Amino acid sequence: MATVRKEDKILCFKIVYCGTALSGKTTNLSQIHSRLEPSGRGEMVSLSTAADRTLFFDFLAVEANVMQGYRTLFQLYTVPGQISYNASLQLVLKQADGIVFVADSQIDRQRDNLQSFQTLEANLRLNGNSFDRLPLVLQYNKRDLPNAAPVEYMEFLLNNRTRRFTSFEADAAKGRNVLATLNAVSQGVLAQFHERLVRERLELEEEDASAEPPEPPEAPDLRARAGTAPMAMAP
Ligand SMILES: Nc1nc2c(ncn2[C@@H]2O[C@H](COP(=O)(O)OP(=O)(O)OP(=O)(O)O)[C@@H](O)[C@H]2O)c(=O)[nH]1
Ligand SMILES: [Mg+2]
Repeated sequence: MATVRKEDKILCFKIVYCGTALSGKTTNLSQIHSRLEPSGRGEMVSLSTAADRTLFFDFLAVEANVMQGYRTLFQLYTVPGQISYNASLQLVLKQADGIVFVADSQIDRQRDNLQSFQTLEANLRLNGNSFDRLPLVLQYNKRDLPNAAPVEYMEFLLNNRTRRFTSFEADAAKGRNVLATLNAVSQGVLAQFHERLVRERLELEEEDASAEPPEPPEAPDLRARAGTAPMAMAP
């Protein structure tokens, strides 16, 4: 759940990158780290094995100016895709405000994608959360590989609910659509936060009829180095 620190005017959101083993979650964070101005992001922390497999999580904080008077931090986490690390997944998922599900496009990884998606759903339920309530963006990664499954097939497999998720085709290793994915999930998270503010304000209004409705936050604009990202310092 979003943290609002009124004393030092900081808003903090947690976004978790999930997906099957080796689908490219850590690569997403590395690309975000290398594409954003250093002034708009912190250093990336990776807890991985010698073979670069994520052991517990990766962490990267990015900042965007989306709400007047508040520093807005998006704390990005990855979780290990290997099933043996399910305890890490559960722990990192706690208090998540948004999810990016990174699916591996290779045809022989579709069963693993589905299993990972179902494990994610089960773990969210354990935390009292669900796909219906949490902003989620799907990323079909490794589109550059010759054995990539058709996107329609991946949509059929992972995006077949009444509520359709936003989805992107990506080559995370080259950075294609990595920032677009992050922007989309950030927008979903901010929209949900705004709904919460309005709801809380409505409750307050019942006590104070003069209260004004809050301004909606602007969509974040997390652009690459060459752009003019409205970023400031991240801790
Ligand atoms: N061809 C191709 N390879 C990619 C792409 N994205 C990531 N990879 C490669 O896939 C491998 C696994 O990437 P990681 O980012 O470590 O995967 P992960 O999801 O963090 O893996 P775990 O933490 O073990 O679950 C690495 O060798 C990456 O270079 C892509 O878009 N195309
Ligand atoms: Mg990893």
